[in-house]
Amino acid sequence: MTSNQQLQEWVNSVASLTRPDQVYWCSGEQSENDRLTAQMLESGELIELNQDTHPGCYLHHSDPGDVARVEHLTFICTSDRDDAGPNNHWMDPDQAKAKMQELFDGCMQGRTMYVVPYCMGPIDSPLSRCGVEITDSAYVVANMRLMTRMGNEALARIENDGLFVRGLHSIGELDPERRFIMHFPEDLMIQSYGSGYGGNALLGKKCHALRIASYQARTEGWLAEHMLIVGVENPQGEIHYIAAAFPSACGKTNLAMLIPPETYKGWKVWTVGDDICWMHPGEDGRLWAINPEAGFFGVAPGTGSGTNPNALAMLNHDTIFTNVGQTADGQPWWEGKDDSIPAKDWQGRDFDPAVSKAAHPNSRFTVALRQCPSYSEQAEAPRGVPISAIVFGGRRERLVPLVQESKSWAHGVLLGASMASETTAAATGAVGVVRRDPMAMKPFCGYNFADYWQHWLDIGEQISNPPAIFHVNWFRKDDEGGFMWPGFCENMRVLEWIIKRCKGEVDALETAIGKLPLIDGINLSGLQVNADTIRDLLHVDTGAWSTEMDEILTYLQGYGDRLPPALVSELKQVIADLGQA
Ligand code: GTP
Ligand code: SPV
Ligand code: MN
Repeated sequence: MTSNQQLQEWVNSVASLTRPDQVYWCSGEQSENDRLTAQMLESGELIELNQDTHPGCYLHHSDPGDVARVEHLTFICTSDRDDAGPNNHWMDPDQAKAKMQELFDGCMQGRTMYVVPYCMGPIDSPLSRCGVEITDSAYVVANMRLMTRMGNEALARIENDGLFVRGLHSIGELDPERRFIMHFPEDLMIQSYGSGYGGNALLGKKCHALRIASYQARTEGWLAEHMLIVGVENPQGEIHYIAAAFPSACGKTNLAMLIPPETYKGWKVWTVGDDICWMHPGEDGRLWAINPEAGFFGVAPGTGSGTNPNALAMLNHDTIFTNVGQTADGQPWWEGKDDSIPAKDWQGRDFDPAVSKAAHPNSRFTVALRQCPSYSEQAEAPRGVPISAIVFGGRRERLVPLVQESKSWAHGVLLGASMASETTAAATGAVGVVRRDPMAMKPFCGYNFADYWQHWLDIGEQISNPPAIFHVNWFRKDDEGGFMWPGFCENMRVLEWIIKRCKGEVDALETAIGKLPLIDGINLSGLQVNADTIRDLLHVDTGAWSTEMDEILTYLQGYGDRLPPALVSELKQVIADLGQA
């Protein structure tokens, strides 16, 4: 029940369409969560993990055919097809609504319909936005409670300012043939049917905080981005905040909670967010960022004491695991965790390495942000944190250097628009194929990329003190297929260079593709990497880059008339400079 009449009427109309046994308004209270957990343990939706080693931790097996985002079933339904752009699948809004109406008709019979009010961002921040997700999945409710500010306080905010995004979700029959993730940005509405997994079902995350929010951000003059937010504190106690966009499963969570290497005495890294960043121009001409989320939905495989000890430390209590394996004594297990031995795989079968990995490659943990040892108190700051640098990056085996800085804001927008990365298990489909993924937003931009790049250019014009823009690549490989850069905590060395560049404390080499570290520019003390490797990591292969730039030009031209001319001239300048190099 609510005093907001529009919300009440919408809930009533959804209930009469979906015909649940009961309608339940979520309060977000601990007692409610305890009740839902008990019910899910009873129904088998959750499995209790070892409560001595992992108090409050549970495991969920999703349907084996429902383990990742489904980009081919995700649609942006704008009245004009060109507003969705070549970067999105489009469906006519009326047609999409009719299709979804049919699917939702009676789909909650025998089920409870949960009404989940949530706030994306600190509850008292003017930059935050609210939504309501209606769902028939208790697992979704439990996840939304960790991932957002969910329940009474969010409802109070909605009743106060009257604004909310409407998200309707049903797991349906979990039939991939009857699965759609529909977005109606013009109506601030999301409809998702047939999946119970991650970004398909937790509608506050990718659907609201990226696809709908990016659309809103364009009309309102801000940016909604697939970025982590991290504070880097130097020994003098100064903190610089960095926002970084890497595609799914390309290292955001890891960078967001990095522990500096031994030799970095006095340096600290503070985590504000690991996946989504909303940035607003501030009165001081800087960009100010909030993390709209309250939790992590992070990739489990590869999370170990050598790679991400902060993550490991927060996962031993009050965590929901999805599609990981288990040890014989009921502890969660995944590839790369530690030297314990899995007994069961991610489908609950006896583990047999000949049959499957123990954990699904896209298995995940859901945990509150506050549990992170490097949690930043600024994560609750209503005005957000000021951003000193924006970093783009992808998984590139070849060509792309360890780090480069843009020559200007517009060139930085080109660096973002030119991003490409090898695909990962975060979405269904082939893994390891290089694809263009501008700003790591290919699956998440709620409108035409050409308009989005223009919006980025406009924001740059509007702010007097813009962050510097960089591009990084932790994933270069040698001829034997090994990673050339140690990555993980050693990425701190690149963050240091970035901050020094922002402060004007270190010189850079100007090249056709951007500004690179001088050969001794990156602090390598205490690191076992040979000089040739570093030279390779910072080498600009002019011929190969000319080919890459031609490909980028062809890609960008696919956006036709709406492509910002300023972006094309930036690119043509790089091509000309490469020709002279
Ligand atoms: P999403 O949650 O899907 O958006 O992913 P993410 O960008 O947060 O990626 P995450 O940090 O979870 O890392 C994904 C995978 O990349 C994990 O298996 C990591 O171990 C691996 N990874 C992260 N950082 C590095 C790095 O610096 N070097 C190497 N080689 N691998 C890394
Ligand atoms: C991603 O794929 O980028 C994720 C996981 O962060 S999901 O929430 O499933 O989108
Ligand atoms: Mn993500």
